[in-house]
Amino acid sequence: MTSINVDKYKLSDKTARLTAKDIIPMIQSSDSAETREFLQKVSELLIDYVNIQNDRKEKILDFHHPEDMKKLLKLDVPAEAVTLQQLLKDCAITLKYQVKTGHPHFFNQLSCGLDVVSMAGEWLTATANTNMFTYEIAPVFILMENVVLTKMREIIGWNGGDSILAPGGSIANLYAFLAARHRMFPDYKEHGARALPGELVMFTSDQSHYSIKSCAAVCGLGTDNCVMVPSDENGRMIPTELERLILERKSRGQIPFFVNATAGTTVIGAFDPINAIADISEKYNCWFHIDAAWGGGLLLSKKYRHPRLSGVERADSVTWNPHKLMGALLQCSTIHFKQDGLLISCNQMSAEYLFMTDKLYDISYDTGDKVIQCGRHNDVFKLWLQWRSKGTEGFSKHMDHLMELTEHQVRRIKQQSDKFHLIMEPECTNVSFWYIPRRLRGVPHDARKEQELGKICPIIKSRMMQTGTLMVAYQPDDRRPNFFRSIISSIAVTEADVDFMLSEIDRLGQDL
Ligand code: ABU
Repeated sequence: MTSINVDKYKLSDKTARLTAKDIIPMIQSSDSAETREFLQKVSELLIDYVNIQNDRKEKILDFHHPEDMKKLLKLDVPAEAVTLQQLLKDCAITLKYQVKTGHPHFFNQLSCGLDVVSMAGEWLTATANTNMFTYEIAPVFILMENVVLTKMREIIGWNGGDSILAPGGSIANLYAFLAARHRMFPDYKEHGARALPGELVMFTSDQSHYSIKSCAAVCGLGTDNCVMVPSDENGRMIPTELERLILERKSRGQIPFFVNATAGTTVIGAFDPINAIADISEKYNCWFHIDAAWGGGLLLSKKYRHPRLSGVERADSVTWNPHKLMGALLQCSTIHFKQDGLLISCNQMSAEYLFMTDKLYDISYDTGDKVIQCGRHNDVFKLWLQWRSKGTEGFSKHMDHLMELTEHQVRRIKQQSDKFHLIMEPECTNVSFWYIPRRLRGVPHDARKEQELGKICPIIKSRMMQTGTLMVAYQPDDRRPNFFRSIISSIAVTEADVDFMLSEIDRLGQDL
């Protein structure tokens, strides 16, 4: 298999000259040979792209700087319609220069990989092209949403409750915040800040996702009132610090109301101690949210769920993104509530043009009135189909496999301790490490050496992108300069791919 050949996808002479006005739905036909030919060529291109992504000899990307990339693409939106042949070429060029996030050597983001069944689900979703606000226009998908979300709540450990799919983990966390404030101060919905008896304060660890702090900015607390609780050397929130900070804020007359624990931090993959945080949240009457956007997939694993997620059922709300560890296609984010009825009571606006109360069916299935958005993308079908393709048992094994590959990576890093420095034992599939170039091997590990190792990360990353062979993220954190963070969330990855990651970093970085 060779890379996408933009000239491969040729329509017949007759169809090539046509434009969108000559195919369905512009022509009144229920079967048009030209429409079928066009769509078959598009499908052929998409299938070629899937195959190419899984060819380990293929590059992950063909990098160009933005100004050069602009010259390679036809980005203008023209005054006149272009031909179907040109549209096909546009599609091919787009995929030619797209980063192949499903390539087994793409270890760069929390969401890596391309699950073909989930992708087929997304194709169907695009074809059905419906909005998820009412049962009226999405009956099958609404019922699927109900089944999948109920199953996820059961896996968390709840009977009943309520859930919704959200456009990303950050918005899922925002839903938790809104429900928490609504439960404590139901008049806020009508009266706004006048309904509050004082300043609300929320707590999260200094390793948590920035969306938690964003809730404080967006919802009127101000980021000063999102208290960052210190974490330990493994990136886990320190419960005694949480309690100390709650008491400190109470002594200032503020109102602690929301505590977030993270199950799988973005960079390190740390799991906060859920039970200890739940005890403190209960003691101070705070809503207890768990941001398990990343680590939530391990709820499915019998082997790795405990102790990481022990006590998860004590939370009031849980964010869990199947598009991360579970490999559902982007995007697929869920938020779950232990208490039923809060979502609708908090967010319902009863728009009369959508949510009429005199419809012919049970209007509790009109889930659109539970959310702050109006339109909602169908993110459930791809997950439902994927889940059926594996079964819950299969998903459990899938999670174990990702964790076992991570253990393999850690073993290989330790075996090559002259070349790699493991920063900490991972709890999730994030592996934090430095590459040690020849000149620094044998030099004692201290802060000065870390500074040198940190300078090497962006150089190796730029080489990865220019050669196109590998993608692994790097970043600094508040304790150390730049370091690599690799992620295994693609089911395509094998032990040989993990070995390749390390040997390729070594190849790219030897001379540094
Ligand atoms: N929402 C966090 C995603 C970060 C990452 O993919 O690396």
